[in-house]
Amino acid sequence: MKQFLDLEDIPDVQKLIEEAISLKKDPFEYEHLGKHKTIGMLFFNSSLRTRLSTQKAAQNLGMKTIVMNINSEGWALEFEDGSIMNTNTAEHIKEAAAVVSQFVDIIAVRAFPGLTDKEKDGQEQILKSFRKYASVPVVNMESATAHPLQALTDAITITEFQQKKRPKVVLSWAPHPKALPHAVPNSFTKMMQLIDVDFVITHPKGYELDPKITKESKIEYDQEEALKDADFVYSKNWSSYKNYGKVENTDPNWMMTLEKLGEARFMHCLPVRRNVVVADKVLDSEQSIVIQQANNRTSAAQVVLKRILENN
Ligand code: SN0
Repeated sequence: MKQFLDLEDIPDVQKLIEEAISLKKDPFEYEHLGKHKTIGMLFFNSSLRTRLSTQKAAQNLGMKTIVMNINSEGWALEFEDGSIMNTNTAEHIKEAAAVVSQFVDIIAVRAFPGLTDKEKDGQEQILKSFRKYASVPVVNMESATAHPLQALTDAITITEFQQKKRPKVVLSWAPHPKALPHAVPNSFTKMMQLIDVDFVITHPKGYELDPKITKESKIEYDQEEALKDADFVYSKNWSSYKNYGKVENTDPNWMMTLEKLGEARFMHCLPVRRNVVVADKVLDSEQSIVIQQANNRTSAAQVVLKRILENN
């Protein structure tokens, strides 16, 4: 892989999942690959799992890591071409990306959407500007519309826990007090279209994701119907895509409970709001695999960084 901006950069998803799982047996097998190489991780937004697991993955591969909260600690960056920079922004991405590229061998970026302008968020300006002006490979650590490392993690987790050849997987919208991005459900949906699962999305009317993402995936508005015989239930909130970035529904009846979960395993990308998105009883039960899922963030990041190191 030359870069990892989205799932399309993976040439062989099934092989990558298997490779990630096999890396767990001996995480230091490829320690030589990253010798004298550095990853620069730039965060425009908060992070716990992504920040720690990507550092751990890089270190397992023998890399050094540089981490920066670029929004709060760096110069305010300008992304518009030709802009007259006489207001707030101090440094243009053209210089910033070119300079950072001289210090590191891979640049990883986290940049959430503004959730006010659908078209602007869809353009992925921050991620794409780094790709354009950096001279080293770029990795997406959650952008405005995609979180491919999370989706790869989720596929690894389902593969490890699945009891049947073609498990039923349900992505179930959940209430939340804040407007959240579409990146996680977008990438999860795309990944479920790539692996052999019976996939259903359930959400209230008006919460349809981008139809260019959901394509032929089944949407069932009746949550109870959607959850029937599920093997994996992935709860996640997202704000409305149609009425872009708006919280239109906070109906607590959409929260995941043990009764609704049935026999299924429970998944969530974390962080999760207890007793809003999902009941304590679910998270505290044996059916919840969110901690094992989070552990797979290292495996996903490691297999991606390994492939990039091998190909650059
Ligand atoms: C992010 C999201 O995309 O939904 C990151 C998930 C990996 N989640 C949040 O921003 C949750 C914030 C909150 O206040 O609960």
